[in-house]
Amino acid sequence: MAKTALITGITGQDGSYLAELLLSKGYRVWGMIRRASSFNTGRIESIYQAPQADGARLRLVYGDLADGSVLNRHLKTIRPDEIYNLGAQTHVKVSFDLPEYTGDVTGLGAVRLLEAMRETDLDARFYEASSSELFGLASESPQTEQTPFHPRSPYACAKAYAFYITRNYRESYGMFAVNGIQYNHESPRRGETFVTRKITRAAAAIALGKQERVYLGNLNAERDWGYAGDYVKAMWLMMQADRPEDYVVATGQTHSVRDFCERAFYRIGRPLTWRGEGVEEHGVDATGRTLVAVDPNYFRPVESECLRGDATRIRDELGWRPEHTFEQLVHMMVDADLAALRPSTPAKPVGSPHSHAA
Ligand code: NDP
Ligand code: GDR
Repeated sequence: MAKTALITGITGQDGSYLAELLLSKGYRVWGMIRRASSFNTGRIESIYQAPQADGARLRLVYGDLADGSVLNRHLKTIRPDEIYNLGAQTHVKVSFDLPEYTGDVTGLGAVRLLEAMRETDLDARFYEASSSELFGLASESPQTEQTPFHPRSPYACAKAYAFYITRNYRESYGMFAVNGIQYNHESPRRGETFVTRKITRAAAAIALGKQERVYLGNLNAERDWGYAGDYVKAMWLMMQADRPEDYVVATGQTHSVRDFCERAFYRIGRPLTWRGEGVEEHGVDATGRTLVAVDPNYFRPVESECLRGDATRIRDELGWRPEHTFEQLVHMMVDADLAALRPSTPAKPVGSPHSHAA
C-alpha cells in the first residue's frame, strides 16, 4: 500500500522539493497551504494536478499552524503515515519584528500538531524541521548533536521550543518524533529575502542591466550552505530509520557572505574586489563600479556569526551525505536567476521596498 504523507509548509522551498521526492517514491501527498490574497503555490505548480484528474496523488488543504482545530480535522480525515512539519515563520531578522507571532507559529505550531496526533490516536511518524540557529553563539565548532544550544533570535527560541517538545513527546508517549537540525540550505527556489537568493537574483539583474547594485548587511557572517534537494532526502531517511533519533544535517564547510558574493559575481563575469571597511565596505568590479554595498538596516540586533555542522552521525547511521558543492550551488542559483530574469521585466530601482524586510 502506498504511504500517505502530510506536509506543512508545502508552498515553501523545502516543501516543494520534499513533495517531489515523496511523489517519486509513490507516496500520496497532502499539503497544507495558507489562504493568501494571491497565488502562493508557484513552487508546486509543476507537480500539482487538479483534484478532478485521475490518480492525482498531490492534494492541498487549507490550514494554519496557529489553528489547532483545523490540524485535528485534517489528521482525522487524512490519517497520514508521516507528517513533515516544515511550516514556520522562517526569517530570522523578521522574527525580531514579529517575536510573538513567530513563537506562536514556529514554536507552538509543533505542539499543536503533536497534540492533534494524540487526540486523533494517530500512529504516524513526525518530522520537525529544526535549525542550526539553535546553536546561535556556538560554544564549539563544528557543532554536533551534543553541542549545547544558545539561541540568538526569537526565531531560534521558537525553534528551541519545537525541538524540545518534539523530543518530549517521543520520550513521554513513545512517539516516532524526530528533529533534523538542518543547517542553511538553498536552491533556485529559495525565498528572495534570504541572503543567498538576494545575492544571486541581484547578480543576475545586474548582469542584465536591470539593477545597479545590491545592499547587504553583515558580510562577515559565515554559514554552512548546502543544497535543499539534498536536505529533503535527509528528512525522508530520518523518517524511515529503525529508531527515532535527532540528527545534524550539514555539509561541514562554511563560507562567508562575502565569499558567496565573490562566487556569484564571478559567475556573471564581474569579479569583485573589496574596498573600505565596516559599513563603508563595498565590492567593485574591474571598472570600479560598486556592485555590493553595506546597509546597516540589514544588521540584526544579535547575530549567529559562524555556524558549521558535523553530520558524521547521519552519514554513519543513515548513509546521508550532501551531493552538491558550494560552487555548484552558487552557479545553479545564479544560472536559474539569469534564466528567470531574461524575459523583459521592468527594472527594479535600487533599494526598492521589496527588499526592505531583509
Ligand atoms: P520557507 O520560508 O521557504 O517556507 C515556509 C513555509 O511555511 C511556507 O510554505 C509558508 O507558507 C509556511 N507557513 C508560514 N507560516 C505558516 C503558518 N502560520 N501556518 C502554516 N504554514 C505556514 O522555508 P523553508 O522551506 O526554507 O524551510 C522549511 C522549514 O525548515 C522551516 O520550518 C524552516 O524554519 C526550517 N529550516 C530551514 C532551513 C533552510 O536553510 N531552508 C534550515 C533550518 C531549518 P506561505 O507560502 O503561505 O508563506
Ligand atoms: P539565516 O539566513 O538567518 O541563516 O536563516 P539568511 O540568509 O537570512 O542570513 C544568513 C546570514 O547572512 C547575513 N546577511 C543577510 N541576510 C539577509 N537575509 N539579508 C541581507 O541583506 C544580509 N546581509 C547579510 C545574515 O545576517 C546572516 O548572518 C536561515 C533560514 O532559512 C532559517 O529559517 C534557518 O533556520 C537557518 O537559515 C538555518
